[in-house]
Amino acid sequence: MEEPGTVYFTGTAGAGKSSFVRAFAEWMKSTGLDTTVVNLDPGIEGDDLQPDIDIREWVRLSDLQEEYGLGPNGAQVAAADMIALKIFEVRQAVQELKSDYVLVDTPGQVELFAFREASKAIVDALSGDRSVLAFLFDPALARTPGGFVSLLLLSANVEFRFRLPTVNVLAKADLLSPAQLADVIAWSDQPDVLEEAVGRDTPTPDVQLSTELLRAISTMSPSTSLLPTSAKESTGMEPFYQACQRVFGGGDDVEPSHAASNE
Ligand SMILES: Nc1nc2c(ncn2[C@@H]2O[C@H](COP(=O)(O)OP(=O)(O)OP(=O)(O)O)[C@@H](O)[C@H]2O)c(=O)[nH]1
Ligand SMILES: [Mg+2]
Repeated sequence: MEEPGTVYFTGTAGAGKSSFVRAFAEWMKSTGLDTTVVNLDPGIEGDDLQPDIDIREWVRLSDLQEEYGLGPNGAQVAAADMIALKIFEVRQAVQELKSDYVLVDTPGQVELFAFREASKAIVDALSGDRSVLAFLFDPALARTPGGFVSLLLLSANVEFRFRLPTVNVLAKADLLSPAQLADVIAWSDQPDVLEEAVGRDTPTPDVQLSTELLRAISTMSPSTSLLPTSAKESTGMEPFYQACQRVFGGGDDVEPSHAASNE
């Protein structure tokens, strides 16, 4: 059997990762696509995500804090390394479900996922080459040119760490006005429009820095096009699916309805 296609959802704290995973999983299921949801965040409270496989079965942030007298950040760091020790058990649970797609929600703070060595081992063990990173842009930051560039840099940074194909997603697009949304999409599609917006927005000494940074980003990842989505309104799900599918399928689009009729 072919390995499932695995999508790791990452982004700044509160960007909307868990909500998006849940909405996308529901969309996939309603389309007849077979999906497993994995929660790798040991710190979530509550059950909004409703994962099929939950790291909290093995590693729980509150237990670590109590047992070792750690603060929330210390416990997160300890947890990140403990998750790596349990990852083969998680992998076995994923394999038993035999889904075509695996959606992985990652810890709230992006650096816990992106900047710990353990995370690379986790991704290697869970999915190897059939992996995509979805980097979620929070509209609270993405709506200003400076915030947008910061998120592009962060996304490029995460991509550089994992060396995996990355799809940039605008989360919570329903929170932006049509004009704001049009701006953000234009910045993502047309580097010169972004460069101009940054120039208008920042004092002179910063322009050179921004310009150089923007050039570096566009050299690194030629396609920075952002996909607008909303978990609240369940929009943008199919384009996101198609973007992942292009990575997994090496370029071919697969219509979800077609995939469903092959069940
Ligand atoms: N309007 C709107 N709000 C959203 C949407 N998605 C998430 N939110 C809200 O944004 C906040 C954060 O959402 P989460 O899904 O918990 O974000 P997260 O990235 O998983 O957060 P952490 O894991 O805590 O870092 C919550 O208050 C959600 O209700 C959306 O599509 N539209
Ligand atoms: Mg979350």
